[in-house]
Amino acid sequence: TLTRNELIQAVQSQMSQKRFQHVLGVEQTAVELAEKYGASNEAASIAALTHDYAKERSDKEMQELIYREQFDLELLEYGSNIWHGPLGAFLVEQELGISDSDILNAIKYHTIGAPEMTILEQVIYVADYIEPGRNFPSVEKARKIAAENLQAAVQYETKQTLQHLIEKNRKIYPKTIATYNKWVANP
Ligand code: DGI
Ligand code: FE
Ligand code: FE
Ligand code: FE
Repeated sequence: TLTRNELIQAVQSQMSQKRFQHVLGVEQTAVELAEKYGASNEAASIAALTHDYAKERSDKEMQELIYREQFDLELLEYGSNIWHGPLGAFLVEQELGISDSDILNAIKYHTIGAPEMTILEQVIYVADYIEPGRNFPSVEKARKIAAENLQAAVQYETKQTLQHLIEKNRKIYPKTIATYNKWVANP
């Protein structure tokens, strides 16, 4: 297994300085949320550091991976924004040797969420949205909610994200709707 420094080196080598700063912000926030809501601090740190590991891989490499590893071919209708969660979890396991399924699922679901999420999965999903480097209109409210109630923060983020995507006429990945239906429409 990698030490924290080795993990940081491996992650940093995969991304721009700007994205790496985001990753460190997610780690800080995730550890705070883990402390508050009862997930493992170490798991939160590792999942946060690796959550965007695959975000800057080329489309070609990601498309080939979808075919080669028999991911759902529906993914091909989307792009890196959707791919880097599930494919990232695969690559983190393969290339970094991380095998904890809670950590891998936290990476897998960090963008689109899931109808059922463990505390660690919720922590990464929310930390990605509210880390200190984020600044968009709903982030202040999201931070306030996250300081009170983790599930309410998941609910708020899920609704805001879907609203934003619709506002921008973006294609909605069906699992994003499944997350919305469970967390927002039928809480
Ligand atoms: O990787 P990050 O930028 O830190 O954040 P993220 O992984 O949570 O989200 C990446 C992007 O994916 C973000 O701009 C929102 C977008 N996204 C989330 N759900 C969907 C989506 N994009 C499309 N087209 N469809 C979705 O269902
Ligand atoms: Fe991401
Ligand atoms: Fe996110
Ligand atoms: Fe992120």
